[in-house]
Amino acid sequence: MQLTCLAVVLALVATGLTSPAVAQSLKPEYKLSVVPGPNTAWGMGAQRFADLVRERTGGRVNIKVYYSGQLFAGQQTNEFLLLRRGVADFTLSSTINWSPQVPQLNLFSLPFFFADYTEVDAVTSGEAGRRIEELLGKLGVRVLGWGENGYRELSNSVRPVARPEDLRGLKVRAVGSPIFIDTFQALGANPVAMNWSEAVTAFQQGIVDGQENPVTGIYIPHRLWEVHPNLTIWHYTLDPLLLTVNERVWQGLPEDLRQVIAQAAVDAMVYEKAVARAGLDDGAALATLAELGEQVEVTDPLGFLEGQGVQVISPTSEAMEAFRKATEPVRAKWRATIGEDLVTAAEADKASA
Ligand code: X2X
Repeated sequence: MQLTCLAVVLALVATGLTSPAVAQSLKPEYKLSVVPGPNTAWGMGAQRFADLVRERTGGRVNIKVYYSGQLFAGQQTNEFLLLRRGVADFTLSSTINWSPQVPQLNLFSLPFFFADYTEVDAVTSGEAGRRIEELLGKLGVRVLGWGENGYRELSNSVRPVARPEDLRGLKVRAVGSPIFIDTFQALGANPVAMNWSEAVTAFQQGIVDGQENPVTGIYIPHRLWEVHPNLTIWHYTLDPLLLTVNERVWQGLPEDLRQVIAQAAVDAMVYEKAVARAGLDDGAALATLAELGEQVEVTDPLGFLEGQGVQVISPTSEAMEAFRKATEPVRAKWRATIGEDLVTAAEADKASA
């Protein structure tokens, strides 16, 4: 009897019928999680990915985007755990929201670490980015592409912030991730940890004075100029987005579809990043959108905001030096948590940019 079974198994192996392809049945719906709403660069990038996948797989792979943290009841710092458990199949996620579980991702939240987009790209596509992908891979999460939320600029309802002294005592909402609390404390502000799901109401009700988020990524789509008419362009951190899939889900997809999905991820992130950077870089993002035959509503975000009565502040180089100096202890402390090797690799990537 046992021998017969063995023979059957061997025959199946020989014909390839026990290969993973047999176990691969497609789910009627794959869930993709994102933290903000559909009209952000982030939300648009997620939808683009879902659309490209549906189109290019002839409707065989159906990804539904769950906006506004619906899959994890707004608890954004739980997203990584829920992806690992399979509550979400895919995510488009900010490095910030995963950094409580993956301390290495705090690399991107080191204050004043990335001088410009060239440095950011050098790190995400360089050795440091590769190590992060490898690390997440070991945790059962596959990175399919890198997108961007953006440089996180400071906005508030109280006064223009041009130098560290101006931040003193301001209540600033931040993600509940310890490096942000450290940074705003070092700058003399009063940080308040809060989920994004509650933040916009908290701004409207004046529960906090300020917040930090990207201009095109979040500030404009969520009309934050209406509550925070002072905007400081200080580029203090930048959060990339990771387009990811649970490795078990990935292995459950047939090889030909995986290739199509991987390419759709790369293409969707080119689009997403261009939307996030439109009008904020040297013109490359708008050129990319034109090539794709796409447009964004606001092509000059800072000019648009000034037209809305926003006071857009670019700190002087002396003030920037003062911000950098005030946050030196934060960088020193967090280098160790992130890992000296990874920070050094990122510095080498930046230097090669
Ligand atoms: O909560 C935020 O500030 C947001 C939307 O930018 C993130 O999810 C990191």
